[in-house]
Amino acid sequence: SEETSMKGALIGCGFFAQNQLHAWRDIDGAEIVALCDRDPERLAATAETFGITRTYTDAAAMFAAEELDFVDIATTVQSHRPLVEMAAGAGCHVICQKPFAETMDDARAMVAAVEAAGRTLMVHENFRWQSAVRKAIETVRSGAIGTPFFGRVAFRSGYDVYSGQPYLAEGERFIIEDLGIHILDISRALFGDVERIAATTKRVNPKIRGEDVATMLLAHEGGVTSVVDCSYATRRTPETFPQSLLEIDGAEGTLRLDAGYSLVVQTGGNETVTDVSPPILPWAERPWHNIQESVRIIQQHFVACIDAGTQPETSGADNLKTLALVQAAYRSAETGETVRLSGI
Ligand code: NAD
Ligand code: 89V
Repeated sequence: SEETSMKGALIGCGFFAQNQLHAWRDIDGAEIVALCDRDPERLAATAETFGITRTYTDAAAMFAAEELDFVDIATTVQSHRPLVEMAAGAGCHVICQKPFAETMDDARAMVAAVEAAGRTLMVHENFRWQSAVRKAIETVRSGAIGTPFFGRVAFRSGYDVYSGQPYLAEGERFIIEDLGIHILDISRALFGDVERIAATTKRVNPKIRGEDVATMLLAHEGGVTSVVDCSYATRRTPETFPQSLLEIDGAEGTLRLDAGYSLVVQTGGNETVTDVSPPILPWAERPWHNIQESVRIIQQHFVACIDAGTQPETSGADNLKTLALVQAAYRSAETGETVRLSGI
């Protein structure tokens, strides 16, 4: 009901936040009552689209004026630490977009700040929540293919991400920090924490500054080896953006998540093929519907965790391990060495 619904604010009314605001409208137990963006035009346009009347161009002014249970931070990475610390100071539960931080120091400081406030911190690390990927994770966790020993998590595309998100072409770092972070997180969700990683990177597209290809080899603590490969320079059909494809070998069988959201499980001479296509929500648009659906799922997970008093699976503390993989991958690509996660 209205009385028990958590009241939240969203900061950063840009490209991706529109999905988050659509999803909040579908979610029971929480509502967005205020918006903040330092760009007054984006703020006004978003306020109009979603009928939210309390608007601020300054986050500190918003925290001073509003009584909020939670804040949803949808800005780019540079502003995350000051905004998360401000939110913790105001006693709010926090969701923060990925990449959570550019350095481990910033990430650890944010986790500590929200912990000290006794509140919940979730990183909007949504790829492991995509329903097709989730189905694969649940199948592996159920033991259907026995103990896994090999995995490949692949994301290869030629989709023009730069027109919607121009900053992706401008940073010194690109694909591991922006997209590889999701794919590394899926590998962690499937195979557990990582002992060491080796990586190569390359820039193929001459019009961007950072790397648009990365190939990573992970040795997981539990004994699985995984290959995590990402590219925004792959011209092929079918164009699979934004699908993550999986190939997993277990002691008793194999699992694949193939292009077109086809989940294939082979065990004991039998094969099952399941169509795990995500629903297209009323406000969603192909090919983004896969990601858009996961936004609703992860935001609902946040509300459910606060209700239940449990930690989100993709908590800030959990995300430190995914961020450490990002840092370690860049270090490996730079030095040519295998990097141990214990040193990050
Ligand atoms: P964007 O640049 O379109 O939007 C960011 C907005 O934040 C801008 O309107 C900007 O004015 C505002 N802003 C920045 N600093 C602010 C501050 N201190 N106070 C108030 N407003 C501020 O960026 P985007 O493409 O929407 O991406 C935002 C974040 O979402 C990025 O970190 C990106 O990596 C992430 N993202 C996640 C997914 C996903 O699937 N999880 C997909 C796309 C983008
Ligand atoms: O999902 C993301 O984080 C996006 C994109 C799919 C373009 O990499 O930035």
